[in-house]
Amino acid sequence: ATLTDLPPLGTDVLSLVDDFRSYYTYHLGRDRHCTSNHYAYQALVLILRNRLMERWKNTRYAYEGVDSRHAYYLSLEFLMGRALGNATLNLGLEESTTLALQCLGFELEDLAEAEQDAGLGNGGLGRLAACFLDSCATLQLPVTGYGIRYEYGMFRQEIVDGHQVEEPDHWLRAGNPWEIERPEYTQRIHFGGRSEFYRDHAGALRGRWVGTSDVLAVPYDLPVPGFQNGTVNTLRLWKAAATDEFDLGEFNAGFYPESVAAKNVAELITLVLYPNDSSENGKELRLHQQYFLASASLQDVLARWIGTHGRDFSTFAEKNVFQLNDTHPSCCVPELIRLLMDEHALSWDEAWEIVRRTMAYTNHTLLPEALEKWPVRIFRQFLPRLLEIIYEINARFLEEVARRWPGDRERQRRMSLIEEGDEPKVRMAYLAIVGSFSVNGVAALHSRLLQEGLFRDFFELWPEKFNNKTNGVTPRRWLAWCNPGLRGLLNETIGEGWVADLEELRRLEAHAGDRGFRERWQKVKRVNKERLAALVERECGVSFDPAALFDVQVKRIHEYKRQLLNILHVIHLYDRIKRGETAGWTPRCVLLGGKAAPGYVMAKSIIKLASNVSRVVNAEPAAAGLLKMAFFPNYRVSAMEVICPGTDLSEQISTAGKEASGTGNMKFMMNGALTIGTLDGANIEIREEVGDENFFLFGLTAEEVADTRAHYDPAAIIAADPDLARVMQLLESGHFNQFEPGIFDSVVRALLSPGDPWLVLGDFASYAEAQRRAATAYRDPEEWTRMSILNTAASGKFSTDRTMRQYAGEIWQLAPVPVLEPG
Ligand code: DL6
Repeated sequence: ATLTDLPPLGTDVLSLVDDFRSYYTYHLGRDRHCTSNHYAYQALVLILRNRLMERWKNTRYAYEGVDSRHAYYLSLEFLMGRALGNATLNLGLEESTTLALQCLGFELEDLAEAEQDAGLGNGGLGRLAACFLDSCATLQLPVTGYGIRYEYGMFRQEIVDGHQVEEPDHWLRAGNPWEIERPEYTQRIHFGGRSEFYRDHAGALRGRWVGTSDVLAVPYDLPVPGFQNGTVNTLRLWKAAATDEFDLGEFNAGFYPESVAAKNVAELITLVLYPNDSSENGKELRLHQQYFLASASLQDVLARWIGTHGRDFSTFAEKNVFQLNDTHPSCCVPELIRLLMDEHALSWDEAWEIVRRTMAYTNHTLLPEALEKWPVRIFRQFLPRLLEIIYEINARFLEEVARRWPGDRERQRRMSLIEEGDEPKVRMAYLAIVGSFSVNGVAALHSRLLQEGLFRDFFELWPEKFNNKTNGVTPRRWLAWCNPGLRGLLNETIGEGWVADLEELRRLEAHAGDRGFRERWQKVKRVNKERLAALVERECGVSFDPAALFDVQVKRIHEYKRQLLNILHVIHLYDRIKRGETAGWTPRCVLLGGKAAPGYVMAKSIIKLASNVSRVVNAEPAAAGLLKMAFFPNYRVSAMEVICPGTDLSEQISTAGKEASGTGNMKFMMNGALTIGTLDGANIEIREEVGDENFFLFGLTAEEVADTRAHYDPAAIIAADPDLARVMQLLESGHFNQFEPGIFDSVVRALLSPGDPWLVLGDFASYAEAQRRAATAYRDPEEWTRMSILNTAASGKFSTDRTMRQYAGEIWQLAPVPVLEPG
């Protein structure tokens, strides 16, 4: 008998029941006195994990068997959410699991609710990484994710008296049954010390990093199953641990606790996720996290390479490619050089050639405040050898710039990897561009603006590097799993092929004119709205009438996303109600949700304003049955799984040119919501796909935004618009903060400032007009439903299956590797 080749595990109801009982009773040691769903959830995870495990092993063997080229997705964030529903769906075990659980007196949904969200990300960027992994596994692409196993994920948001309060998210407290610790693949990471030169055996001058303080990186693997195809890829998350070396000096001197204290310092590195999504974090610990991820992951890949190919790196670049999710992992560029030169004795030219051919970089933002720049001082202190390598890259790069534009000193200064000044800084985006063969944005407009603006010099130098990869979302989680009612209707109408080929949804267009089909569509929507209303009632204490228009904006709170514009519109509706202007009214329930970065004062004021306006509106007797508003606390992946199927109108209202892509916009569209939006990010492509007549467009274009800046005059805009004037009057008079004087002064000042970069008031009239069109359209349920169907039908482009096919074909040069199902 062999140790690891076992017969396939049964997937029928009886096998699942038997297995479940065995885990519940023996492994977890529970009996009939156990009343919590927690252990039932754990038992279920373990039996599913076993079934994933056999596919995981097969996948690894399949990749090894063909010595496939492999891509690595490096990201400081993977916002995975819950895994249970996705695993049952992708294993094709939903029906048998549901039945097995019912035999034992449980419901699958209840156990799914027992799972903590894995909130290892801030928002779009981290959730995108999670969707990418799902699609890569579904396309059978050899792709491994590398990230950090934060002990504390994204903070839990509580709303206390309308204010955001952050509570730590200790998501691992009850353990994580999905993960497998792999101590045998632990890596050692250096910090501090100094760099020195020496002569090697052949007399060549070489650099090395000495006198370092080391930390261990211990990997924990999570399975990433493809959709019913036998493939299970890996997400490898690193946890920091102290080395075993005690400080003997301190130990012998009798300072035992001090000698063990290093453990805490080391483990601090992966303790907590930084909760800023759109501003630089700038903390030393954050750079430690970035380097820790880069070094551990690269060492892991090199160790595997050496295990199979020995120390011959001549074909390494043909077999490996690293995708950098934003600049956060861009220490990979100098670190790969360091590892190849200092540890594996390659020359600079050999190492640089490998870096240049294996690194690819994705940019996710145009906001200058989010662009990372690390003080040279911090690099020198903690990563001295890396800094030396960065200087060398820069020197060689600036020579190339000088050859291309002789004498253009200004351009050299602009393009240098080092920003000069009182505090010189390393420009991480430039480091990533120089070290990569591909640079992409995440929607067509964003990629164009990168080329024309932020990275213009680099685009002129290397136009061939630049490309666009419009984002997507995985249709497994964001349609099949989260919207079972719609899944059933789609399956009956166009078959089941759409789950793995979302363009199939186009076939729905033929049914949009069918009254009977529309009725079924409405029924599904109604059930989803009831589910959302129940959630809002539970979480916000506000009752939403499912017959009303559900108007939703959920995303991180940021001025550029313009939640303020939405709130101003609610105030406008409230004002109309108070003035009795309600003829032909469309009842509306407005839901806002999202987290503010803890240090972002204005974003926190926006949350407080939303809460206060909600309180006033909901208490207004005249608004009963016409208008409701709620702020949804602790917005997260699992909440969105209920929110997006129940939404009618999706708010995508950022200042044009500021939202790189957006992905919430795609989830809503897929679930049949109509969009009210600006020409920003992927909204543009959504509108192109669905047609202008099925999209509520408003606002200035990116070019108009740029042109308006110089002569922007909020006072004149208010003077010309009586509706807006009344809204501002209500806000300024303290109507929404009667016992909290002055708390919204800064919000009002920002809105009235001619320097308001987000031009909130500039788009108000156009927004209110688009909202009127939406309200009118909603009063014709047949027409609205037709548009809703057409939105879902046109959402095929926004599957990450399409996005990943493009990454694989156009950047990674990666081919699928078939994996056989067990048995
Ligand atoms: O690409 C994913 C996502 C985009 O959809 C959003 O438009 C963009 O704001 C977001 N960026 C970030 C912050 N970026 N940084 N650094 O999350 O990326």
